[in-house]
Amino acid sequence: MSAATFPVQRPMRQGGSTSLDVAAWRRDFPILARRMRGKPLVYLDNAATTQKPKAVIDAIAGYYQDTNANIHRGVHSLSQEATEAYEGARGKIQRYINAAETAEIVFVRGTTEAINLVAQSFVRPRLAAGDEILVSEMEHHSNIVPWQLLCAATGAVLRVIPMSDRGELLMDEYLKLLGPRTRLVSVVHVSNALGTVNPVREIIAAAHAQGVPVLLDGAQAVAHRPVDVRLLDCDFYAFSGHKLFGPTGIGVLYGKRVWLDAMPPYQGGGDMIKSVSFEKSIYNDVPHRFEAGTPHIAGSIGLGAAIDYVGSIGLTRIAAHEQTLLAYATGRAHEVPGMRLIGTAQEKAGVLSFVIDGIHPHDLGTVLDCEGIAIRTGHHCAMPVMQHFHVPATARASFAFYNTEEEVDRLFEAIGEARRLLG
Ligand code: C6P
Repeated sequence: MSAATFPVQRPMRQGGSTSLDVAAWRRDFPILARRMRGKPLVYLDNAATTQKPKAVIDAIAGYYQDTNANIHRGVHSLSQEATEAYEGARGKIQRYINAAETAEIVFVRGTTEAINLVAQSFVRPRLAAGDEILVSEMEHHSNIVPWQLLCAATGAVLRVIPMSDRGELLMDEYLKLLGPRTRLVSVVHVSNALGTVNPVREIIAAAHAQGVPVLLDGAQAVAHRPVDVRLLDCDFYAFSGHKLFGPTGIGVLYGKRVWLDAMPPYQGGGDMIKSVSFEKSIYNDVPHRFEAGTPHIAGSIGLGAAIDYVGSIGLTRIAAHEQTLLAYATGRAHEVPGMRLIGTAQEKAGVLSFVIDGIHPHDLGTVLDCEGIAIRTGHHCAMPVMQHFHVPATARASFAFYNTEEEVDRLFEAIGEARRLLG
């Protein structure tokens, strides 16, 4: 890797008092006891999806076992219990991200659906030909394609904030791109492909100074650092439950009440209306206006349990442990000849994206799999990032609080093995 693009750090095993905590946290995740290919599983694909603690698994099973009923519909007690559990989860999410009220928390399928909802319901009615939507060069496809669809339908233009070769947004360029035609800024809080933590407060302040609302893609942030939507002052914040130790198929769109109230429904159906006749339907209040049909009740309850679980550990401790892992892994990466880190921003989350001379990431991933180590290889649904760095793909190890330095050691032993076999 290039010493010019990253400060040299000695790899130091940290160990110490937290290793006992990590051992205890690991016991909460049944899957971490699995063996893959005859070896203890090393799960380093947390940016793709996180594992689920028993508390979440039990909450989902418990709902189906004891409380299963449809919500907002029945006068019977079971339905009321299910409704309370579903709305209770909304309250947990509100407190987790410090939203002003539960009405600002919309349940969706995930980050992707949240962004599409904003695109169709908030931006589309405000967009004319020649208007601009601003995204960054490091976006996930789910924060690119919905805007391209919108631009194709309206004649609006997608503008892109460029980044440096370290994977940091060029803020001067951003300020130049913000203009009278900008209708929305939509940027990722933490990049899944690079690990970059973007200066979102600065981005938001600059946009607001020009009256432009901001959506943050928080898919890779909410499980790894405290997020306070009121402190950030973002207009929308999107995330997925499955990257926050919760179930798949459930996610959240946070929106400021003032915007949500002004937005038309995204989908039509049951539960999103107050009354329906063939002449006219009257829509429900927010957030229910955006939750047509029977929602993922078990999913929201599971997500609520995940938030309780994360709260029991504390995001500050989680962030500190993951930073330790990142620093250790980064230091070890410096020792591997021919290894180049993709994403060397000053402020990074626990994502180590890299390429190794002469070894295709997919081949590396296969060798690692034989050692029981799960990483992701490919473009990470961020093809423009690959284009920037002129690579077809990267290998990516992404950390969660239950990972250990011993697991990082196993990763680098297996990388050494891959270099011997394939290099
Ligand atoms: N990134 C990864 O391996 P969904 O699929 O809707 O839950 O999340 C989409 C998404 C949006 N934004 C960012 C920054 C993301 O990282 C993701 C999902 C996974 O990196 C799967 S491609």
